[in-house]
Amino acid sequence: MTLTDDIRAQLALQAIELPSWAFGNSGTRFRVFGTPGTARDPFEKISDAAQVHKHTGLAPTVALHIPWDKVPSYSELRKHAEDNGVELGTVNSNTFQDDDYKFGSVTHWDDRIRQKAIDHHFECIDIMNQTGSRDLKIWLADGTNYPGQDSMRARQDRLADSLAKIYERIGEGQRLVLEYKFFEPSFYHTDVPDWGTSYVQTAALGERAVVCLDTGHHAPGTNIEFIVMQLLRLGKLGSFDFNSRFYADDDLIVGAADPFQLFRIIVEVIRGGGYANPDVAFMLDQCHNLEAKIPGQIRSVLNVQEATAKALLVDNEALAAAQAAGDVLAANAVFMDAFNTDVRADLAAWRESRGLPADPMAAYAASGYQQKIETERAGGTQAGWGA
Ligand code: PSV
Ligand code: MN
Ligand code: MN
Repeated sequence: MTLTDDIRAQLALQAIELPSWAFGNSGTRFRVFGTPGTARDPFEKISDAAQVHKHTGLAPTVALHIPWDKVPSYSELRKHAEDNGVELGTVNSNTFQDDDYKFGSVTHWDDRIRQKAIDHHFECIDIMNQTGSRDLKIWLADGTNYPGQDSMRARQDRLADSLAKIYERIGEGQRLVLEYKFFEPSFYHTDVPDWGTSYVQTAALGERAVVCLDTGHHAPGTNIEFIVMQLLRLGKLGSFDFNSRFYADDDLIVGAADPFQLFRIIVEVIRGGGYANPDVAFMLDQCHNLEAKIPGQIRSVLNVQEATAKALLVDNEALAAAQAAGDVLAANAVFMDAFNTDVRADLAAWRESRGLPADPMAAYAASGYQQKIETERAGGTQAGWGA
């Protein structure tokens, strides 16, 4: 099977947002390792992200995380992004690194702390108005460690009330995107642990509230493509945070652990009308601890592109015929044929036809950018997870 003109045209519509935090230092709870040349501030993170877009044509926007990416002038940051050929994207709030939030943020029993968390989201919306961002993405660390520690019911009610206050401030062209995660840092219960809770909470808010599905935020063995199908069916799949997991929320390169799962997810996205649809944002949520950051992100967006090309190859007519005939093996064979097709040479040719390097990894390595930042940024304080 080869990529048809129609598939080639569809590939040109792909856009994957990069997380600014992928370009700062990160690590595990054991150690944050420094990597030579790592960005020292939000401006350098944007410059580095722009390299990914330059070599792949796939990553035109960069998500910010507040307060990690706080700057005195967002119009200056916006201009810097535009000068580098990218745009500022989603604004992520952060209510997980302040002592006040030890027992919760928007779910907290103390009205003062709960209001502080709501005010932080108001600040994020103010920033979105300056950066021109559409989405406010909320991931909450809120939860408890022990049965009886707090009332799960009361927390859910406070969550609904806080989100309603935040949603009221969301502008016409903006969205509130609520991410879920089944555990960590809370180990007994999490206040937004699953797509059902995220769905229930966003459905209560209104049309401009949607769900973010982070591929690393599910228990092992979860059929994530089923969730994708269901959220698309309900019109509530707002965005993806793509990454890979072997065990928990590993935040590794997407497609590294289970390329077949990534393929199955994208098949469902296409089937459900979510591909190249602005309502369903593709984003990466990865932290590169061991590997160099810019090529790490290049590898990730290429993996998403490869899975997309394969998913677009699925022969839907043959699949429908096999399904209607109850021919289980034929249906599965249609699916597997697409997944097992090697699309790498076709994708390299497609890139060249669009003036992009056939091999973006090699092109970045040969560009000299990595050596340049390693020299120029030596001795500075690197931006990092939490910095
Ligand atoms: C924490 O689990 C997390 O990885 C969430 O996935 C967020 O999207 C990300 O951090 C950034 O806040
Ligand atoms: Mn995430
Ligand atoms: Mn995560």
